[in-house]
Amino acid sequence: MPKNLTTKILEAHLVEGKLVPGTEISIKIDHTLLQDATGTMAMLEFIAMGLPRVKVDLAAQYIDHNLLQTDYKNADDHAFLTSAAMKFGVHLSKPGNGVSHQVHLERFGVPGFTLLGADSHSPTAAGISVLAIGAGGLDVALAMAGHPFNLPCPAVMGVKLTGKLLDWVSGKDVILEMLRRHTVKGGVGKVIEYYGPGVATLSATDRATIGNMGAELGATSSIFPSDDRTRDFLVSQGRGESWQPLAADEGAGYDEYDEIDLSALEPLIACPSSPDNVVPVREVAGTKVDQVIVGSSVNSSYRDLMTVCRIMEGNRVAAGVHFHVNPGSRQSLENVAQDGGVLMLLMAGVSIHQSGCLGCIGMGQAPGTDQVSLRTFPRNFPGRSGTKGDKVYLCSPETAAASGINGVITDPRKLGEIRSYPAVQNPEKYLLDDSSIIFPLEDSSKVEIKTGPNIVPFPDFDALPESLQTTVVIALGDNITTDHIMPAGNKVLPLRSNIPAISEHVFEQVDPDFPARAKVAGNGIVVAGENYGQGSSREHAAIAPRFLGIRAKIVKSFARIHKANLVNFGILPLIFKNADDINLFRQGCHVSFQGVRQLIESGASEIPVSVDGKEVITLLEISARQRQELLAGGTLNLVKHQQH
Ligand code: MIC
Repeated sequence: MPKNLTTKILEAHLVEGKLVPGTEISIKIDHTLLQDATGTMAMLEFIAMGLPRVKVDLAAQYIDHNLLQTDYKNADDHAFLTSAAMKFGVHLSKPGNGVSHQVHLERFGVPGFTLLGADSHSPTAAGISVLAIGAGGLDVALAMAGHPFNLPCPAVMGVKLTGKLLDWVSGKDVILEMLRRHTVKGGVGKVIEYYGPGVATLSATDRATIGNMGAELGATSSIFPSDDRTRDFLVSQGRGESWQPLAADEGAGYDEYDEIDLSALEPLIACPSSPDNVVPVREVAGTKVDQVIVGSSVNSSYRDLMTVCRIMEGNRVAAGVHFHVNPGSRQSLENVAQDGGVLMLLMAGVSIHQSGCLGCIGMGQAPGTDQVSLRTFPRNFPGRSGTKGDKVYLCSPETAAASGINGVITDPRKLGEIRSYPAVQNPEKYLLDDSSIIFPLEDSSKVEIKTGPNIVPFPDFDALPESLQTTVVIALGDNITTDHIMPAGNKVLPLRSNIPAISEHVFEQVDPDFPARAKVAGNGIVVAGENYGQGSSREHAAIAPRFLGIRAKIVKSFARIHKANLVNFGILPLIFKNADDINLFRQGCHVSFQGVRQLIESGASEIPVSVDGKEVITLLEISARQRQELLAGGTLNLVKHQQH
């Protein structure tokens, strides 16, 4: 039977299970990726496993998120990660070398390989046909230790691409169109596989943009065939030997279908404050803009940056607009510099920053009160920029540049009335520079791991009690993001290796009294609507609430990574059997789960809950392995227990 590409890659990596959507499978992981914001915790978890060296073909640690050094904390964490990477045979990409996704695409990704990354945007590697999946730090630490990765087998949505993008329209508009059609939960439980004649018209970096923001659809991953464009990109990176052709078999089927005629797309924009709030740029054209930022996690490749350089050449940034460029990698910036792009930006009045995530994770670049910020980033969840009530729009580099020149949101095709489209291609041969990567040492016996005062030991979590008597600590609506649960930003991110301290910031923007109430409740519960925990892979959105005593979350539906993180840290991920029952749960209600431990042990999938004396049924849809983890109070407890 003809197979789609996702099935072929999953089959080649299958360790356990059957490829039946929704059932648990285990797959072999070829590459792992950590960044510094999730990496400190993941590295501590790896160290707790007691191995002398990683047991994966290639492990990489990037320092790209916590780049502001306002005190010792981030610097301490970077020293810890550098020494640990050197000790355990991990490639270390130094601060300023670039964003994990862009650097991994350029220097390490291999078509047909699996990549597990402690960052939800890891599927950027889809640009060169890597099946890349975002996961919590603990899952990545386990993969570094050579364990297979467990996940619900995804369904595959085949998206046929036909036609060719018109001038002034690029990869960002393709993924914004997907978000317009399918929303932030349309990809949950699915891999999005692109195929068809339109694929060959997209460069590896345009494909990477589409893969990156597949995370915004909630997708498990995205994938493109590996073709001549993939080979060209790998050859241009001096890695032609890594290429192999990969595609779905002729006549292969998919669980779901969609089709996009690339020639019919126009410039699109996601309005505040969700990546699926998408409209054509022309509908919001004329809106005054205060800030424009190109780059960071997505749209930070050579093609994207050089397109902006060419558009800005001979133009000026409008008065009243601050235009920033955050290159995705040192390599992109060096190549842009070699081709004269840096001067084009500087003379236009653009500020060029170091390569890294920066404002994309709220590490600086917060907009002012009531200001409009136009960004090529992947996310615009409320307050993520660092400013409460922010007005962040997401768009292509073309739209960003045109708007930066005019000072108002501008359909870039307007520029086409006065000049030709730059149609920038990626270089045939990149200027290569790996000087900021520390490669694994053969003998690391003399390396000492440096732990500064910011690295606080992981808290002990108790096993699940027989029954739970508690209260609802907070009741929320749909689409709650991990940014709501565990905010990022330059004040909170440096606490990622200090669970007691970071816990004080849980739900900070939603309800600042949450931590105090949760501590009083003891074993408290959180109630919410659809797609709870969408967004980032940060496991801190599970660990910190658990530290405050949260023991169960009852929602209408979960985002994949967050659900796995909850189990990893011993929080029951429960779903309302009858969605309307949510109305019975209000903050402060008394809740009890009688005999919950025994029910979980016996494999029950229905868990009754009494709320103010009324019984409601919730569903526990997890694997037998995950039941053991919940009973133990979390995966680490179970692993420790199994070791003794
Ligand atoms: C994000 O976009 O939120 C990040 C930065 O990529 C996060 C990482 C984090 O929270 O550390 C992610 O998606 O995993």
